Amino acid sequence: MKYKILILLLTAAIYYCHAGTPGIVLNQCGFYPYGPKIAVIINSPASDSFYIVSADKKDTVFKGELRPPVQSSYSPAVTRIADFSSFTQTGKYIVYVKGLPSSAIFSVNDNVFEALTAAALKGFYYQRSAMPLEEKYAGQWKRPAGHPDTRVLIHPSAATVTRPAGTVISCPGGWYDAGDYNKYIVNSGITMGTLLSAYEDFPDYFAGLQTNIPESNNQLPDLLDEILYNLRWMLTMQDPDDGGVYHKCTNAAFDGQVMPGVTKLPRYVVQKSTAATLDFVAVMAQSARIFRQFPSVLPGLSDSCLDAAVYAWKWATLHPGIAYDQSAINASFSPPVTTGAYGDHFFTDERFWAAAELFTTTGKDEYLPAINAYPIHQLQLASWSNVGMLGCYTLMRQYRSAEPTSQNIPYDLIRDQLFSFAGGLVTNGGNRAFQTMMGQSSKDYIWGSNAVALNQSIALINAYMMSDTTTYLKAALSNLDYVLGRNATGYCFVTGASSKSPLHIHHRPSRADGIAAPVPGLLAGGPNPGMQDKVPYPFADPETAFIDDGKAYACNEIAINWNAPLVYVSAAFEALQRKAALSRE
Ligand code: G3I
Ligand code: 9MR
Repeated sequence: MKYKILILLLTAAIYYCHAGTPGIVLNQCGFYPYGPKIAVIINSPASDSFYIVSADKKDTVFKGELRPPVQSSYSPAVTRIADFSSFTQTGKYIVYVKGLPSSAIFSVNDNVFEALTAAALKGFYYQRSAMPLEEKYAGQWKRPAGHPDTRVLIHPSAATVTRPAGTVISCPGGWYDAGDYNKYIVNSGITMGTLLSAYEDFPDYFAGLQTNIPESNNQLPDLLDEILYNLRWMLTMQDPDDGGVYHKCTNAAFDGQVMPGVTKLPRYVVQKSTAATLDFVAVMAQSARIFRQFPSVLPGLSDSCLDAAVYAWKWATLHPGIAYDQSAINASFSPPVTTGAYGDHFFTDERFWAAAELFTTTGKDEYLPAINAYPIHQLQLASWSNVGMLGCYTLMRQYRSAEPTSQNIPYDLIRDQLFSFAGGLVTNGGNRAFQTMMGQSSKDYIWGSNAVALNQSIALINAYMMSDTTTYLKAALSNLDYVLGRNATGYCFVTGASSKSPLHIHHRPSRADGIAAPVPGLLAGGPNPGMQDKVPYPFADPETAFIDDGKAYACNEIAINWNAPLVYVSAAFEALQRKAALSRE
């Protein structure tokens, strides 16, 4: 055993020198007083002890023993866990291990994720197209409007008798998708569904969350104001003549690395697709349900959303299998479109989600067949191309609140599948070397891997809300810890959130604005050994394939569908911490 540990430590020491990996990594925002608290010592020196020291380095407040070394499965890193969960005193601290640079400063406090939640939601404001960001809201990141989208052309792939190619339509507003300036319905789908669910799950919390946006003083929570900015754009993406929804509103090719408003290239809506249309149905049906709670503030909006959803559902029923295949489209039409594809060929998950939202909003049995047609045993983690889990969350939420329900929905089966998914994460234990649920398999480290971690957290939080079992909540927290720094790169992946957050995200405004600090509150994609951007990364293993480089769009871009689960998870902890006894009662 001793021999094995020695070998591990030797490998570790070599790796430490070669890789220059961080010594002590942890959630750099911090911890709840009565919540779990773990730091990971990567490639530690001989010392077996660790210390919690006040941030001014004057007082040592806790001493603990490191757990035995563990070889990571996803890089050469050898780690030892420092668990200081029993330390409950609020304040600002560092972790110290003899022979290593001390950790980043972190807090132990109630409401430790409040600033993070507000920043992550504010991130969406910074993504708004077609309006100037004023200094009083945007601070140093103020900027002019870009991409008004009031004269958008029907691309030949989307031509119909009533709207031939070249017809001018208006599709203003909405969020830019990511580091690029295009607007994609499929990715808006999961993003909006996640944010709308955040509101439905934690309405009281969001009623009090302020983000200093232009609408902050109206009668709606800021979260709903922000959602409305994209919702109104989505409504313009429906063809009024048949109910179908254009896949995206886009340039033909990506803009250069310039500020919004600099390029004035033509914008197009392209072919309608079944995935975009069904995602639109789900978002509109869920919005109809939420906005009908605000009839005097938003008269008629709820009805418009439901009408749009039903009309789009009809189109999707008539066109059940139209994929958006960009290469095929480019072979037949001009100009070629080379921006993000969000191509998806399987629609049972979108149909299930859409039907689940329509049923929950209307109580109508006509949506039950599509709910029951979903192969629930194949349930997978939510992603832009797989939205079945969003339908499950909604049906379970509805079941808990008991209106409206149907004898013909297999609630037990759905509940069991969610428990089995969440239970699988907990029992398999994810990445043992970092004690996170993230890292169950190397397949977790894909383009946008940080959203894999956070979507796992959402599944676990739902399992907690269905059972009151704190184990699920603690498991969910391990992945927020991961995204905030307890990972093999040592980065806290949210811009502006800590002293080791990315500075050079692939985000056109952040690259072009001449301001050193990137736009804050944005989540970088995270480790991705696919390295499709061809940038030379310093490490290529699944959990270390990351570089803070503006050209590295495969690991260091930001995207709305990654920020949305950050908002959800961070808000969930702020909303649930007292109930779950992570904080002082
Ligand atoms: O589905 C396969 C899976 O079977 C396989 O195991 C895995 C191995 O890498 O690949 C999976 O496909 C990946 C797919 O995403 C689904 O996750 C592709 O390799 C990967 O290239 C693809 O990446 C997408 C990327 O666009 C390129 O199309 C990302 O998910 C998606 O988030 C990203 O989105 C872009 C938009 O196109 C444009 N705007 C920016 C945005 C964020 O980067
Ligand atoms: O900036 C684009 C980013 O938003 C996309 O996610 C990425 C993949 O589609 O593509 C980026 O654009 C690059 C293009 O694909 C190739 N030439 C360089 C562009 C970025 O500088």
